[in-house]
Amino acid sequence: MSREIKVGGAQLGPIQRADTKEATVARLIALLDQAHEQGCDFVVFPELALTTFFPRYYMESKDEFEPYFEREMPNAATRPLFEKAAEYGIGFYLGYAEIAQEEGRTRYFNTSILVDKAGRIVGKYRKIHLPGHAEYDPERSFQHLEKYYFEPGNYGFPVWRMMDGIFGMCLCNDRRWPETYRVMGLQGVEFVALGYNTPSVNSQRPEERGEERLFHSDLSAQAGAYQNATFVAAIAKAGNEDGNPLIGGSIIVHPSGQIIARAETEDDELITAVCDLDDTTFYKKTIFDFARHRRPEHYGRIVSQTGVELPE
Ligand code: ING
Repeated sequence: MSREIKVGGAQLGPIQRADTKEATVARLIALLDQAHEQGCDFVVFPELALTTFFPRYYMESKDEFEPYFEREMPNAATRPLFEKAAEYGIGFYLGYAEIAQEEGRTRYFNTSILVDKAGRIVGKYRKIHLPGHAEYDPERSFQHLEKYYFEPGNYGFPVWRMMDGIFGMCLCNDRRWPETYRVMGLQGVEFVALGYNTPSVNSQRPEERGEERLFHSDLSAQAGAYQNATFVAAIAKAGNEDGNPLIGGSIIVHPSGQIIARAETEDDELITAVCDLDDTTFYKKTIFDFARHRRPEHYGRIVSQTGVELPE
């Protein structure tokens, strides 16, 4: 018996600050059209897939930065995407900036959603590992103000049953933290969808180039997949946004840790792979049979400590 799903990774090229959401949604739909032609069941779009990576800019006024956020989903700009996906019977993952009115206040999150083949939102995730800094930093060659614009996510790392499998989500910097995948792995996750916007250069270490960033992006997704016996699709928004380069390198990773699809460009590009979710079973029942092999009595520091506590 197999549980094959054909997965499309819909890498986006750059979104310029002047681009409208409507124009960007049209690009997402064009990638969905390709996915439909290629028989895909599920498509993964990038993080912040509706706008340029605006955390690179310091904006004090809400009037200036709130237009980058969505107050409801779907909405007028994104409804055509939901409708087209439902017409094709394709589920999808989409990253966007979310404004929520919760607990009597306005809250801002870096968010992703999981949408089923009927166009229904099955699940929502809010980015937990926010990189960068919370204040304008004149020392940096460009800003990375995710800690300024967003709150850490408050949903944890849930998983959802969908398409006869167990799906999870995360966002960008989350992929660098093993806890992200392990919490989902402890819930039996079989497919982790994640989008990313990763600057090609390090604003604090100019000599770090794109090749090292691509290596770290692959390493993080491959390790997460292998160590938790799950597929991982890591899909970029790439290319040069108003003079700011982002890496491409979108990949789909098998639970063996092997990369089974990779983007070749830094533009809008659909990569595809047939993912048999039953391929996760061997690893979950042998080398990563958590019930048989894990020793949580020795893992206390992982949840009791935030930072390092050095020996005397
Ligand atoms: N971007 C980057 C990422 O984690 C980053 C930030 C780049 C952190 C390189 C560390 C090293 O891919 C987002 N949006 O998280």
